[in-house]
Amino acid sequence: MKNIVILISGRGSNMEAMIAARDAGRLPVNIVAVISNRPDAAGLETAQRSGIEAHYIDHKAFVGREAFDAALAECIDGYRPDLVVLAGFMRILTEGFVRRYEGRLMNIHPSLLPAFPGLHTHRRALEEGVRIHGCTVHFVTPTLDHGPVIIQAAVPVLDGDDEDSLSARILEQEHRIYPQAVRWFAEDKLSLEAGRVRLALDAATPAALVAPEVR
Ligand code: NHR
Ligand code: GAR
Repeated sequence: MKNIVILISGRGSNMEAMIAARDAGRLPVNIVAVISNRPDAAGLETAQRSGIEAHYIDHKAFVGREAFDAALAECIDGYRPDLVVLAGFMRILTEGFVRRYEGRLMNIHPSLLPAFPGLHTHRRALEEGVRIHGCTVHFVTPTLDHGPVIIQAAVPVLDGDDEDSLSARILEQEHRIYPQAVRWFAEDKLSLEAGRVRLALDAATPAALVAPEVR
């Protein structure tokens, strides 16, 4: 089984979704560590309660991104992970860090990329008046929120939505598609080849992904 390290900054609900999927036998990975850049991240306690080693590396204790990323990489590499998963991780990573984990570093971003890269995606989607919004799992490249797309999910934007209602609708989809992406990686169905996503699925799967309620 592959080893994964999860990086968080806060609540850690995407991390929880992976722990739940693992416990339910739907995610064949060893979650070997959870690391936060914030000492007060609620997800650290959640991880510990599940018996997962949890660490924080406070970015405020470092001068510059290079020094923080070096400490982060040292902690990660101690676990020899096959895959590093950004799950609500809120620090931009240096090019050197990203290259070190090329093809084995994933992120979930709360928009349908390439729309709304960066922060405050739900507020911006509401301001723009888009009718469809969603989330994207992608391999991380040095250019922020521009890496090759692995899986996406779309939700409607409803009249009367605010940031809370919209983010809740999307979070439900995040918890579905992120474990799915990690599962494909764990099963060697997913890889990054020459900057493109290679996804080897059987014929029925793509339709089930677009309409997951049809099973
Ligand atoms: N690093 C690289 N090189 N490439 C990506 O695609 C990355 C990345 C690091 C994080 C997640 C990303 C997201 O899904 C991610 C993708 C943080 C910021 C940000 O502006 C932007 C995008 C993402 C994560 N962070 C501020 C910073 O100065 C801090 C903001 C805060 O602490 O609240 O690093 O959206
Ligand atoms: C999620 O919505 C995730 O997509 C988003 O933050 C939330 C984290 O929730 N990520 C980013 O905005 C990255 N910049 P979680 O901690 O409960 O998983």
